[in-house]
Amino acid sequence: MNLSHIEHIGIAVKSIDEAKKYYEDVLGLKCYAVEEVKDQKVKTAFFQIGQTKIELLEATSAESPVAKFIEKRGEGIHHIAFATDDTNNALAEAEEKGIKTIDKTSRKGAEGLNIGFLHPKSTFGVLTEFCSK
Ligand code: CMX
Repeated sequence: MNLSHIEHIGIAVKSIDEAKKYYEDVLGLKCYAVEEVKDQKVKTAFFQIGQTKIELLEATSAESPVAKFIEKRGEGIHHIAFATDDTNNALAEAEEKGIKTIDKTSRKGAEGLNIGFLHPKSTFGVLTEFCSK
């Protein structure tokens, strides 16, 4: 799969405006981008730390996976995203090895990356994302 690093950690929040204050005023990180990903029904806010980003996720609709997550489990870590050189290959390899995939092929995510998810029921409870440029 050629995973190189943790590209980002997704954190589900009720309000980016509220949560942003913690990351900026307490942790001293800088929000460098806010972007809506219509396909995923989320608004995202990004903070860089080393090679990794923190991605805050706010639902833009009641049907958003993030809205459902917060309703069931409350705010908190929502997914871990690994950087790969080819999301489609990584998804195919995981599937070959018996992992349940949410996406068969990649779709466009925030920052124009090609993204795809593995089902948390197959990955010891962690929603897992692959992303590639
Ligand atoms: N992490 C761990 N477990 C999760 C989870 C998450 N993020 N989201 C849901 N689950 C668990 C639920 O708790 C539930 O477990 P139980 O059956 O034990 O109660 C189970 O998965 C099914 O959850 P559900 O609420 O019934 O929701 P769905 O089956 O409709 O959807 C999932 C779950 C993971 C398939 C869906 O949320 C999904 O497709 N996620 C991928 C897309 C996504 O999250 N996009 C937002 C991020 C966008 C971005 O980064 O750009």
